[in-house]
Amino acid sequence: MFSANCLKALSSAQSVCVLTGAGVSEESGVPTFRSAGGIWEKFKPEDFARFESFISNPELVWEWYHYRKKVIREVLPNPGHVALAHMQDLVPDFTLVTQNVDGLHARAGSRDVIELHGNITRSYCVECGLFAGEEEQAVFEKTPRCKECGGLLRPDVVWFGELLPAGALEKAMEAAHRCDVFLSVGTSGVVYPAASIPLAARNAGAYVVEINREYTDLSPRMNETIIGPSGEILPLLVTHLTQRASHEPS
Ligand code: BJW
Ligand code: ZN
Repeated sequence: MFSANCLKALSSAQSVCVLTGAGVSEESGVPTFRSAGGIWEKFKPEDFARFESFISNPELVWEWYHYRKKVIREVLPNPGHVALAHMQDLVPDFTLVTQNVDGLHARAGSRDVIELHGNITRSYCVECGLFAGEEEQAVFEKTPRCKECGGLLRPDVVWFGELLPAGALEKAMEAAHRCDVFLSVGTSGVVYPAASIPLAARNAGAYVVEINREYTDLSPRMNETIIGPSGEILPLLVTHLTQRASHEPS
């Protein structure tokens, strides 16, 4: 399954950076966006993932987010998330960057996750910028409002045409530039600037491995693509890293 080059690169890697996408949460039961049966088959991105769409129909957009928040609350991290949480303790310099807004990496135990597209569990006021507290969010009004100024609350996620959270892309790019091995896991690689991160790693000399159920737009530019579910492949990579750790002089 893993090429000799991949195992060799992993065996000596001092720095590993991982970018995840919706595919890593698929085995938890969170629908992806663009795969068969994905979110965008039923909903047009431009109707939901844009600020203009939200302002013109906040009730509809909130209905969609309430539904997704419920799905995410009811699922659990899968072996892929758990493997990545273990990986951070096996490599001296490890960075996890995600496009996912579901918080499942943190729930699996990953620390300092760089969330490029925000987090669906948080909301803030479009008028005064105040973040809503846990209690307000626990009350699932159809269209929640700010308790300070009455303005509309919006999910703390990044929609098309919006900037990524301050510093997130910069930190991810720094990790991509310094890593020896880069893993691009469960992402179609069509949304930028996230999709430029594995390409930056490759240009900087990292060994770049894609893990996906199918080939993507990024595949021709990777060192190798491993086809299969991340919930099965990532634990195998961790087993390899664990063996490496047990052979290192103490
Ligand atoms: C498995 C699996 C298993 C399944 N195991 N694998 C033209 C060219 C280039 C860029 C642009 C352009 N026109 C516009 C842009 C910019 C735009 C963009 O990239 N658009 C493209 C779509 C064309 N980008 C932006 O607007 C970004 N901001 C920006 O650029 O700011 C600068 C700027 C601002 C103003 C003016 C000008 C510039 C922001 C992007 C925000 C993306 N937001 C979303 C929604 C988040 C909120 C929410 O969730 O509600 O983020 S869209 C959606 O796509 C979500 C995801 O994070 C993102 C990426 O999707 P991902 O994760 O790759 O999922 P899928 O479904 O696409 O793929 C899943 C993969 O998993 C598949 O390949 C499966 O095969 C695989 N898989 N099961 C392994 N078990
Ligand atoms: Zn407010």
